[in-house]
Amino acid sequence: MAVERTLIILKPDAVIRGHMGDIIQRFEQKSYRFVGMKLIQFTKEIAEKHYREHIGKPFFESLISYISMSPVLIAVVEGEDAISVTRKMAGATHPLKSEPGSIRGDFGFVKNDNMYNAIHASDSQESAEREIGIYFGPEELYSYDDKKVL
Ligand code: FUP
Repeated sequence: MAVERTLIILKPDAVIRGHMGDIIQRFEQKSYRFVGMKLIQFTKEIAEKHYREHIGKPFFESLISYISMSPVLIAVVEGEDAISVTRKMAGATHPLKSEPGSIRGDFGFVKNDNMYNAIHASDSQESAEREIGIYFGPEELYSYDDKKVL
């Protein structure tokens, strides 16, 4: 096990429906630390950078309109095995296939054939480093030892 940093995005459905606090709370309950956090508005350029592996796929245009619907909350979560545990907490991509108890299982939904799955979470060490670098400079990330806070 190792202390890792991973990137999460609380997507427009979570922001608009008022679930940011509920989702943040799950990470705090798990004793994960938020070491960076900001709201940003996605543009086509940012979406193409973030979702570069999906450019040209049939769902890419609807993914861009979904992710640009409102500002999103971008955060860096730190803790033991944070990358794989956060993926597990997020649940399966499709909101009707994700387990109840996972973030997508509890907050995701489908409407008019569009999926709204509440959260993005980096899927590997390499993705986490790349994605954190898209949104945060080193000066925007904070290290704080539990002992100093508690
Ligand atoms: P995940 O790693 O679980 O976020 O899933 P992907 O990287 O495969 O997909 C990123 C986003 O694209 C999903 F959150 C939703 C969207 N997507 C679709 O709309 N349709 C698909 O068939 C696959 C993904």
